Amino acid sequence: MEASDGKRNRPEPPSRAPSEPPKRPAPLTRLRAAVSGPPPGPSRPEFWRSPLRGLWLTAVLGLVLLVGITLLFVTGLLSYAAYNPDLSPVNDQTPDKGWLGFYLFSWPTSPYWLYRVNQGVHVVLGVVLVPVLLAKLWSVIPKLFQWPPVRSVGHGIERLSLLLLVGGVLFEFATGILNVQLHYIFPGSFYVLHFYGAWVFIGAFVVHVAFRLPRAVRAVRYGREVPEAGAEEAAGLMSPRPAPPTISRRGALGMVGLGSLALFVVTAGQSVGGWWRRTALLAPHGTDPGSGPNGFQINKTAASVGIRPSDIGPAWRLTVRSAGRQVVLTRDELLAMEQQEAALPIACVEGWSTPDQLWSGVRLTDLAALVGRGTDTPRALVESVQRGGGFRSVVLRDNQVRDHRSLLAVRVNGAVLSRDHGYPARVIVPGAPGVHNTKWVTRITFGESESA
Ligand SMILES: Nc1nc2c(c(=O)[nH]1)N[C@H]1C(S)=C(S)[C@@H](COP(=O)(O)O)O[C@H]1N2
Ligand SMILES: [Mo]
Repeated sequence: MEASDGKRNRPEPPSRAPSEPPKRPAPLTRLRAAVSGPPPGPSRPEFWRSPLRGLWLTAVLGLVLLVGITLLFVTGLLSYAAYNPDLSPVNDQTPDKGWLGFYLFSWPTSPYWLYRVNQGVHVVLGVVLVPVLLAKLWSVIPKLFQWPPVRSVGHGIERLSLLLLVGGVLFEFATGILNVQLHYIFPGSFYVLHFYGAWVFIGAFVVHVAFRLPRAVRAVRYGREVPEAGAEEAAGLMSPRPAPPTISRRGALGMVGLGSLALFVVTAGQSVGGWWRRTALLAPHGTDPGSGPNGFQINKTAASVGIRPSDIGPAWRLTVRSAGRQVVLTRDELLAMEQQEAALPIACVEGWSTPDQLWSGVRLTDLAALVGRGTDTPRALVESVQRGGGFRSVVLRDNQVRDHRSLLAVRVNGAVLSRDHGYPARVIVPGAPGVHNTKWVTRITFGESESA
């Protein structure tokens, strides 16, 4: 490094005849010197003084992110599959996903906690990885100012992929965390942004891992005494003029770990639910659900989505339809049907969930039987009295409708459903995302043709 730098910066010997005016070459020489060396500031390696930067720290953080982000990606894809987005436009807000939906499959109803665990892992892990991500970006920041910015076509492509990598990861973390914290503040849909963003990011991530993994593994295996110290310098991470250390590399790593642990402690409780929710200081705390049988987390209150008392009063009816047949039930008639019980959680995409609640109501298969669809019950379109909003209806797949734990619930934990939990009747399906457990249900349509 030293030698080549010295050579490059050496002023060129005058090659022209001494008779030429001396004024001309001076600016050119200056220009050449400016082009060959980095401008003052962060592009100069000596600008970066931290003795912590180096291949080892970057490699350890990188390997943690490799495992963590892979898990984030897989749980993210599973979370999307849980919506059964290929079933109906009602379920999906990214219908143009094309072949990116190649992996979709029928989301199962067993184990009934599958979505709850998947979403808890996705959201909690995303939050917990924030300090690791920031530390990793900090550890490689001198490379952002690398000089010259582009050395060759190959180098240019590599830097472009890093732009997608860093931009992509910041975008995914930002949209995810904003969604968890503030609900939907985006232009358009959160799903569209987060879903496409994930695919752009993961492409760059795979390329990055392919190029860097062997070096990272070597750096971690050899510890700080990397045999090729020159390679480390070339990697542009280590300061050529380090300031005296105030903390060791392991100490710095420990701080990052403590940061992640602290975030875990103030986040994870919302995914466990119940008493533990109180420990989730970072989780959004909106409506207080109160105590008693209906005292568990509420997503949207009846008032907040414009449910009028008259919509769910004595005039409320449940319409069950299938292929030209239709049955209309009053609440009393619904209560007169055979009541079944199922202990199931509510698990929201935003990461919060409740422990199992004891729901009771009428099996979806029994409702299908009313309109002649008792055996081989088909999928069902479930609609709410709610007038607008994306959550007013859902299409449930046949495997969900046929599961004997899938209910049109009228009671929870021994009490009549509260208005905010969906009185007079709501759907509850094992393993389904919270948003598919439609509240204030007024119509269920079994079968293909009628499903929107
Ligand atoms: N009609 C209707 N049903 C709905 C919603 C809604 O906004 N409107 N929110 C859904 C979402 S996103 C979740 S997580 C669950 C939450 O149920 P809970 O409020 O009873 O806990 O209800 C679902 N059912
Ligand atoms: Mo939700």
